[in-house]
Amino acid sequence: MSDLEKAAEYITGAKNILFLSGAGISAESGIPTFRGEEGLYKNRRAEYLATPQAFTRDPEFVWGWYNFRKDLVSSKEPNAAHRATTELKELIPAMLVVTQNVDGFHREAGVEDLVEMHGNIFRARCTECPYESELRSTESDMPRCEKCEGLLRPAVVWFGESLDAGVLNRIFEMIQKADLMLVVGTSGIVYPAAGFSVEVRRSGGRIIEINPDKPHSMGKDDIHLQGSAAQIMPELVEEVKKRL
Ligand code: BV8
Ligand code: ZN
Repeated sequence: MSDLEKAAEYITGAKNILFLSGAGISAESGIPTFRGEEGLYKNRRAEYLATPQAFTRDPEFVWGWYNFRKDLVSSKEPNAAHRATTELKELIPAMLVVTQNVDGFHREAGVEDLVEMHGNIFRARCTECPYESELRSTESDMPRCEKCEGLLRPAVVWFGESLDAGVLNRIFEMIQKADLMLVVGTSGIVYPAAGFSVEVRRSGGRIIEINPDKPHSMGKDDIHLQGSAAQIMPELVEEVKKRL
């Protein structure tokens, strides 16, 4: 039995599945990943830009980066891996889809009950009052709150910022009962997301990892499907369909 077939068996035999995606699932849509060589903005790395310190120091420069990314994401679209994820969610409603990405592509590809653990690049919130709303325009590099004129910031989680407690509770509830975790297109560097697979293994779950990297730190029952998510995810869903 191939690893792909074995992975499909894991999926159809699982009761509770946690799905986690990272920047790699949007790579084939033309969105640079964070740690790939193309993940730079005016020679700055994300770790420098996606921080409250960078925003305090130079809000206009950070808004410039987010507007650049918003325009890029608006010009691209979800790829076959996002669509396969939606199909898998329809086949297995118990699967919880969590993404580290802020591009909204899983929602655009049809996943309604999506957990965007790092927020969404097309939403902004006020630095002075509780106002938050969608902000698709990239007109201004210093957008203001329509309620109090305060400076808006992207409604995303920056490095050094805590995640929303409700979001974390929802994810940890699933981690406790997950017998399987699908990890697609993430380098497993950023916490707390990077720790989820360790927790799933600890509570007896198995991991299926999909990315082009070499397998690393796999458990004996884990499966690493090496390659592009846009190619592997649709094949995996076809194998699952044969077994349902
Ligand atoms: C927090 C939103 C509590 C913004 C992002 C230990 C415990 C707790 C915290 C820490 C810790 N150690 C360090 C920390 C601090 C920090 C952290 O993890 N730092 C890292 C750099 C070590 N974590 C935090 O600050 C988090 N907060 O823990 O709160 C706290 C509070 C205060 C002090 C301490 C703790 C908040 C982190 C959230 C940061 N925000 N995004 C924005 O997007 O603008 S993270 C950012 O990185 C994106 O969301 C991105 O998705 C994410 C993770 O990166 P990846 O998705 O993995 O992308 P990457 O480029 O790395 O990898 C791409 C992968 O895809 C590769 O494997 C590649 O091979 C693969 N790939 C490429 N092509 C394909 C592919 N795969 C499939 N198909 C392809 N075609
Ligand atoms: Zn305000």
